[in-house]
Amino acid sequence: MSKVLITGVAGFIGSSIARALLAEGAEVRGLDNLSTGKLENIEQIRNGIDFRHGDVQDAVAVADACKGVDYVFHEAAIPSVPVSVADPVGTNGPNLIGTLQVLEAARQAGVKRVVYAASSAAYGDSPELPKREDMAPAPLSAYAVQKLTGEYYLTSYAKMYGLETVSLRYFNIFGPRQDPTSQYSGVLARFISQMLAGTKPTIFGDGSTSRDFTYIDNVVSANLLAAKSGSHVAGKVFNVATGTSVTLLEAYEEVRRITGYAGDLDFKPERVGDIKHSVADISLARKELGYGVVADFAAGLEETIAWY
Ligand code: UD2
Repeated sequence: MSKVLITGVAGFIGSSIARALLAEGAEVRGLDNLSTGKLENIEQIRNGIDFRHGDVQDAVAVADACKGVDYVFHEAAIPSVPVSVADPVGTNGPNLIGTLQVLEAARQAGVKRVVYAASSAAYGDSPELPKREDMAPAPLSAYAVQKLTGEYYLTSYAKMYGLETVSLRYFNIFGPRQDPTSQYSGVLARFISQMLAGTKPTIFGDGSTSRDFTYIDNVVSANLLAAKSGSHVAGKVFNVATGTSVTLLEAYEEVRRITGYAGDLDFKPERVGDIKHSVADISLARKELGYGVVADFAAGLEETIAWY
C-alpha cells in the first residue's frame, strides 16, 4: 500500500487501521493531537510509525503530514453525539474544519485517495430500516451535521478536483482499545468494563433499543478495501456494519454470559437524542468494495472481552 497517513492514529479505530497497514508492509505516518487518542494505543507499534503530535485543524501540520503520501485514512474526530450537542461550535473545528484541512492538504500534495470515517448518524431517526446509502440524510445532532457535511466535502473534492475519496459510514463500532471510561463511551465498552469490575450496568430505555454493533476487524477490512478498490468507488459513500441488529438487552445478556457477571442491572430513561433502532443494508459495500463481515457480533464480543 506504499505510504499512508492516518489521522487520529492514537484512537481506537486509527490505531487498529495502523496495525493492519503495518502488517501489509505499508509505510505508516500518523497524526494525532491526543485529545481523545492515547499513546498507549500505539505503544507496541510506535517504533514502526512516523508519529506526529499535531492537530488536523493546523494547516501547516496537515500539509507536512500529507507530503509524499499515497493514501490518507482520516479518522481524527471528537466521535461523540452528546459532546457535540453540548458544544456544537467546539466540535465543529475538529470534526468539520479538520476534514476540510485534510482534503485540501491531500489535494495540494497529490494524494491518490482519501478514505474518511463518516457516520451512521447521517441517517438520523427516520423509521425506515435497514439504512441504505440512497436514503435522504436526516442529521439530528451537531455531530451528525459535521460528519455528513464532511461527506459532502469529500464528494465535492472528488468532483471538483479529481481527488479520489471514499466515505465509510461506520455504525456502532466496538473492540479492543475502545475507551470504556467516559460516560459517553460506547455501550459495549461500558458494559464489559462495568461487569468485569462487578459494577452494575445501566440500560437507558427498556432494553429494546437496537444497534448494528460492528466489530473493529470489519472496519479495518472496509478501510483497506476502500483504499484498494478501483476508481469506480471515488466520491462514493458506503455503510460499514454487519447488517444485523442486537438489542441492548441481548447485548447485556451476552456480555453477562461471557464475563460471568453475577449481579443485575439498572434501567434509566432513554437519553435525549437517542435513536431507537439502527441497522444497515450493506449490499452496496458488498457489491462495490467486495466487503463482507469478517467477524460477527458474538465473535467480536469474545475477542473484545478477552482483550480486557
Ligand atoms: C453511536 C456512535 C456515535 C455516532 C452514533 C450515530 C459509539 C460509541 N457512538 O452512538 O459516534 O456514530 O452512533 O447515531 O459508537 N446506552 C446504555 N447504557 C450505557 C451507554 C449507552 O443503555 O451505559 C445506550 C444508549 O442510550 C443508546 C445505546 O446504548 O441507546 C447505544 O449508545 P452508544 O453511546 O454506544 O452509541 P450511539 O448509538 O448513541
